[in-house]
Amino acid sequence: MKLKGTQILLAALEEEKVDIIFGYPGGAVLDIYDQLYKSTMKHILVRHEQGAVHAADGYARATGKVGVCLVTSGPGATNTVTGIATANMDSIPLVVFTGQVPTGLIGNDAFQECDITGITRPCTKHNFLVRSIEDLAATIKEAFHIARSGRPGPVLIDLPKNVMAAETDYDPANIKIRNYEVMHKPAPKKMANVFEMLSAAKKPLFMTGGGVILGKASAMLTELARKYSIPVTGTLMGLGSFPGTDPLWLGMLGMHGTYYANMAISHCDLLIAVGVRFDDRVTGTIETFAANAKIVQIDIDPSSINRNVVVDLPIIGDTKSTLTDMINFLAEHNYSQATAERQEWLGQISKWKQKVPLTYCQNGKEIKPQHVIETLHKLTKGDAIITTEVGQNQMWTAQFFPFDHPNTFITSGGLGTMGFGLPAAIGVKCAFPDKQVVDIAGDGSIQMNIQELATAAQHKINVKIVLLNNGYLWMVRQWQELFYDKRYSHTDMIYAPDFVKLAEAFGVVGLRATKPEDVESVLKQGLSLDCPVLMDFRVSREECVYPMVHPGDSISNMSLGSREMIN
Ligand SMILES: Cc1ncc(C[n+]2csc(CCOP(=O)(O)OP(=O)(O)O)c2C)c(N)n1
Repeated sequence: MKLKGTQILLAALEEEKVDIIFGYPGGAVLDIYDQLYKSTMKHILVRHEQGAVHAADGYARATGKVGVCLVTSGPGATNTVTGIATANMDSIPLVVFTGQVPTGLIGNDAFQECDITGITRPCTKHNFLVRSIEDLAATIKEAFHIARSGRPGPVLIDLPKNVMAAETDYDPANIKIRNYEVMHKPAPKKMANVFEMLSAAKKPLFMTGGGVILGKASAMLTELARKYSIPVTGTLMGLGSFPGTDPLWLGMLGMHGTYYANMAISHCDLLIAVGVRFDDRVTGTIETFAANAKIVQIDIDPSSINRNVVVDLPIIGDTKSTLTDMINFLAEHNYSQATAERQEWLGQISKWKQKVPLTYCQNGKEIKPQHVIETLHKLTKGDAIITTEVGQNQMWTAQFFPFDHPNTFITSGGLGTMGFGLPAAIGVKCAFPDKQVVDIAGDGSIQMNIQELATAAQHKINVKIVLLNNGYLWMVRQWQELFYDKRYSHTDMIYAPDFVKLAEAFGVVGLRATKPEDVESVLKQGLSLDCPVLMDFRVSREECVYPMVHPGDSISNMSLGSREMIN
């Protein structure tokens, strides 16, 4: 059957079971939008192309499926770059379609032409410029395969206008793509090595990362840790991969990790790192990181192994197959951990937990941001999907909202993209309309993609925004306070909009809390309303995130704030 390029695109998306596209139209994609008009495919019109990519990214992180967006050429395409780089750093599967000028005009500086495949080459897993209609269907199939297989990532497809207007035969059953196999199963002898190392260890520790969530391996990690009483810490991207309310959970490690997680890393004698890439925010100085431990690293991507931290036992395999093999091998070989030494290790961890718990001082008349997050957790009973912006809001969420389930904490970890949280929440809510979806935001970050409130209002996407409004770019200010002698260079947002009025202007309900005693009632009201709501919490303007490992320092050397803060 002969179809036009635009028809092939939509048919191919249906083949891939795509149920929603986040996008923004323009000249180069007018034909595609005309085809969309005739189709039943759901499309969410965002207000900025960056928002489209973050929304598709949020959708992908919450569902584990490939997120899809569609934008025009030139500025539409360049506006996607931050979103693509964000997804790339966190290994999120996306397919981003960009319009392009007709092939005959490419290289001519045509109107709204830009070399988007050139621009995005370093920040995509792969990208394509489709030069001929004959290549279109196979390219789309290959792009989805690349995006979701192995270590996932964003793939961009550039679609010249004349290619999309051309016609060719389309038969999905006959599309062949290049073979692209990923090694899923680890080498069998590696399990014997793990068994030996675990048997010799007195103080083992799991470190879980985003790869456990992406690899759908949370249940296996949880089973192993609980069965053998192995404590677990995690990276920012790993939060939710092990239940945050389990006594074996130590919280996040690294720069703003808990005291006890960082101490456990520094004292363990075996570290089993699963789906992590040892980011510098996590390790502190490499030389002192887990200096007393043998390290096992499990990752599907061979390029992650030994990249930052040199490990004793690398295991290349997907996290689910590897942890499943580990469960079976340990059971078959009667691995037993019930030693006095293990109890001593868990006892030591309890002492660290008691010595410096995660806490804050709820004094006086000010709303403490941590209190808002804890109250949100209490009211939702943890049954919510949380996105964040970047800064203190992100770190406090990681610290004070225990995530019990994978895919429920949606944050920009690797790139740290301010402006991510609101559009990501929109994408999540499209996937899970019956779930409570909340963006925990800072007043700086929210202004970066505030226009997406209109998207939420237009499509009745009932996201909630918990704005921790401190009037500063506080995380940057925190560094200025600690490392630049309080020279607060350009971090005071001395002029800010009235967020309640702004929300209302966008057609969104705005609520405000200025006193600690208002926090619970405002949250209750906001969460119960069946519409998008922005809740403006006027929080303390003098609160730092602690613990804090100073940059370039060992993670065992933490600044804990004032004595009052650590009780
Ligand atoms: C797009 C972007 N620009 C700049 C930064 C650098 N940055 C990191 S945190 C931060 C301050 C964030 O302020 P706000 O959103 O108000 O959050 P708070 O720290 O006050 O919670 C800045 C500017 C960034 N991460 N992303």
